[in-house]
Amino acid sequence: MPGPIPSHGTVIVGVLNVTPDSFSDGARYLRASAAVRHAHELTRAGADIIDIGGESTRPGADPVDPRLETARILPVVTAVAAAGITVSVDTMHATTARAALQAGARIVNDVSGGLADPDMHAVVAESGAQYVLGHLRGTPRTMNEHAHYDDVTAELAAELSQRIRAARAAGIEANRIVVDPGLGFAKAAEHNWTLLRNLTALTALGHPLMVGASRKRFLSSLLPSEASTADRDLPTALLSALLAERGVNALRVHDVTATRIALDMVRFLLPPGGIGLERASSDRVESSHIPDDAHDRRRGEQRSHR
Ligand code: PMM
Repeated sequence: MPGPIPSHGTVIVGVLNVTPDSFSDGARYLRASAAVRHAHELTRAGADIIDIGGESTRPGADPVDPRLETARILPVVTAVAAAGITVSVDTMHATTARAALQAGARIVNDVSGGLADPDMHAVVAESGAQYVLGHLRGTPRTMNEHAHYDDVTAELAAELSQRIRAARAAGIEANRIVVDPGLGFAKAAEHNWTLLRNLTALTALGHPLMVGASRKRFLSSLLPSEASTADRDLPTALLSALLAERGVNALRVHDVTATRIALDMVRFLLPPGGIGLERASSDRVESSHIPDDAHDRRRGEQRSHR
């Protein structure tokens, strides 16, 4: 697998939204200095990759001009990549992706799977970067109107297959593609839960899997009605453990510390060659745990903090 997201094991992708209006951390990291500081905090907490975005994709959000989006994230991408941290750029815009890749990003995370911008696949193809291809219907502004499915798992697998074919036709090699069900993107709570129950239908597509459940509204059904968005970090971490055990390869989370603990727990409990999701091809998961080098690195850091 050429790229930071592996096809075996699970990495942590820390969320860094450089936006005024993201639903859980909007406006906190709008200043580049605050954003770069947070990227370092997330890395010390155990993030393997920092996912930097400059456009909110919450339901109903208005689109952001790619020039404004680029201006928000570019100083942050540049500084974080220059510090040796692996950067993913969270964007639906080809021009933003290109600028971030030139500034050192190694992954393009496109929640629209190329639907939002017809130039996206070509930009990724020429770059050699890894491509997270997410499932979306409509746009963030309209997606809730499209959350209607007869069989969400089958329809999602078919629609993702179609986007994968488009990406491949544009020249993105199969081994650079990572798929993401896009929890909350044109999906109601019951659709998210159904997809999480049926992840093998998505791994059958033959690509590594990324999941972004962190702090999303569907988790609130597990919590008291007065719970805050940050209270969703506990169910997020519990889900991280379960998803790592099932072989999900990248977990996109806000509270990296909690998910690192969850993944360490999985690693301690799973025997070598433990259970993972069945893969469609010879790409069968032998064991599902944090890559050893990442784990050892974190242990060393923890010791030095005590
Ligand atoms: N969710 C959000 C943004 N980017 N990227 C991927 N690959 N998967 C996701 O589920 C995803 C994403 C929205 O969450 P945020 O507003 O907390 O960033």
